[in-house]
Formats: sequence, C-alpha cells, structure tokens
Amino acid sequence: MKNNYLIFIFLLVVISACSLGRKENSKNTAATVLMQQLEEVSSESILFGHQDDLAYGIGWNGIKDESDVKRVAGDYPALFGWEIGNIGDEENLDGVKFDSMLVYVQRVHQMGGVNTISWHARFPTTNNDSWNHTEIDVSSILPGGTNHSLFTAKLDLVADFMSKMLDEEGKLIPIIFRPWHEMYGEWFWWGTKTCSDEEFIELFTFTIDYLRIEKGLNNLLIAYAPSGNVHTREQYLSHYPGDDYVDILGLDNYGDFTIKRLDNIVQQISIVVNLANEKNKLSAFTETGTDKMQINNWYTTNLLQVLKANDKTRSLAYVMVWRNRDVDHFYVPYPEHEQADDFKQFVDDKMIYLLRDYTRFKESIKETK
Ligand code: BMA
Repeated sequence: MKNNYLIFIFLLVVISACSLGRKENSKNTAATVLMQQLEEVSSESILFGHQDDLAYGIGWNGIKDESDVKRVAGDYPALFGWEIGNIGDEENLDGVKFDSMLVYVQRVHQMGGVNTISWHARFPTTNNDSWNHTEIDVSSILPGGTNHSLFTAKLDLVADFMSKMLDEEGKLIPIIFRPWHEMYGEWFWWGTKTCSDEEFIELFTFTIDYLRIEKGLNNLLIAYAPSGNVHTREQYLSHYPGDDYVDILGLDNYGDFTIKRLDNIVQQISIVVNLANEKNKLSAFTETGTDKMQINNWYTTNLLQVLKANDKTRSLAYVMVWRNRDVDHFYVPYPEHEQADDFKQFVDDKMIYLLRDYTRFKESIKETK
C-alpha cells in the first residue's frame, strides 16, 4: 500500500514537472529573443507596421520586394501584418495566396523585420465569414460541443500552415499571433453579440493551448487586442484570457480618430501600457489608420500626436496600420498622394522606426552586451 502511494506521488511529481516544463518551454529561443528586442526597442522608439505590405499596394500586386511604405519613405516597415482568414483555401480572404504568404514571412524574417498574423476566421460550422451572425453557437465548437471537431480541424489547418514558417536553418520563425481581436465590438462572431464572456475566454485559451501544446508551435507570441470602446481597466480585462496566454497587450482603434477624440485614444493606451507594465508584458497599438487618408495629414497631426502624448504612449513597442488594397481602401499614402510628404515626415521622426532603424538598433544593443 505504502509502495503504491509512493509510486503515485512519484508519478504526480513527474507529470506536473512535464506539464510545467511544457508551459515554461512554450517559446523557442527566437521568440524569446524577439520579446527581448521588442522590450528594449520600446524604451526608445515605436516600430511602424503595415498590413500585407509586401503582397500588394496601390497599382501593383505580387512584385518581388515591392512595398508602398518603401515607395514613399525609402524603406520597409519594421513590422509586417498578415492575415489567415479562409485558411484551407488557396488564397486568403483578401486574395493573398497562402503559398506566397509563406515566402513573405520568410523574407521579412531574413530582412530582420517582425511578422504578425491576424485571423478573420470563418465560423467552423457554416463557413460564413467573421462578420456573419447567422447560426452562430460558439459553445458548440468549444470542447464538449457537438461541432468541436470542426473547430479543431480549422486549427489543424492553421497549425499546419504556421509550422511551415521556417528560417534557413529549419527553425520556426517567431510570429506575433493576434487571434480573436476586437472582441468587445459586435461585428465579429466572437464579439459581444454572439459570444459570451466565458465562451470567449475558452475560445481564446483553447486556441492557444491547441497551437502551442498540442501542435508544438513554440514560435508564437500572443497579442490580445480589444477595440477602442474600452474606457476602464476592468473593461479591458473583462475578456482577458490570463497572463499565461498573452505576451502583448494591444489596442485596435480607428473610430476615435474619426470622431476627433485623440484624448480617448491616449487614455486607452495609458490603460493598456499601465497593465502591461504591471504584468511585465509588451504593449502595442495593434491596428489603426484612417481609410483613404480621409483625415488630412493624419500621420503627423493625429497618429504622431497620440504616440507622443506622454511617457505611456511613447513606450508602445509598435503601431500597425491596415492594408493598401486600392484607391478606395488604403492606409499608407502612395507616392503621388497629397499626403505622401506628411507620411515621410512621420517616419522621419526619431521615435518612429522603419526596418533599417530597427536593424541598426538591434546591432547597437548587441554591441553593448
Ligand atoms: C477589413 C477590410 C476587408 C478585409 C478584412 C480582413 O478591414 O480590409 O477588406 O477583408 O479587413 O483583412
């Protein structure tokens, strides 16, 4: 009896050591290094990011090493956003071939840039897009739900795709993954209209555990990115999945620029940065912009004002603007655009880092070590 008891205790210790080890080792060296670099860079600058930057821009598509940011500012962004909505198809929901995306991710990594991925997921049972609210039953896709296997099948596709993001040595490239974003809005099926707080947290934690533990994706840094309608710490945290599941506290905000409430954005960023500091996490302005550059000289008169508002806003690790689809939907001015100069002025600011600035910075911190 006593022997059995000792064996039981021994097994318990071994099992919990293993599962602890899995959690602690959930990031590979490259992801840990990226975390540290972002941490260091955030103390003196903010990386500039652009969605789909290498894939297409105004008047071009699929030209090798092309970039609207580079066309206007002479250099690439330091951070590049990609989107995996419609995973399983040949192309994502914005017409980018998944095979090409792999090449872009590798190219960014090779150049020393940072990759971040969002997921406008279709609802697993209907395959309707993220904005469609018909026949949504989130509980049915969670563990124990009748359609759970349809959800894990989608996650298998995500994991399969992400596991191909390898560097020249065959190691997984670090990726900032930003799933289930803008959860406090009503527009997505994981938003407040069709998904309860508890369902959301389970959706988030299950996704991360599945990718990290089940699929061994130890290259992921996870960003939690509510949208702008968050005015208190409690609101910001009401869907927070827990410190084990988040590396970067983010914020998406377009609307407050439209209604000229820069003060709201500054206040929200302060909440995000304070929380990140307390939790020893990074913070970022994960999505923003003004579509078609509707706000005049937005980069210097709006975005820069917000980013320079105070010590908190200055300590963000990065800011990312959305994609340049065509002249009816874009967030970075193209060369002939009347706000091209304003954009140049913005990226020329010492605090804003494009790829070369970021590379230089990484070299300088290496030298001082
Ligand atoms: C939106 C728009 C859509 C796009 C979606 C997902 O903001 O750009 O055209 O399909 O993001 O990338």
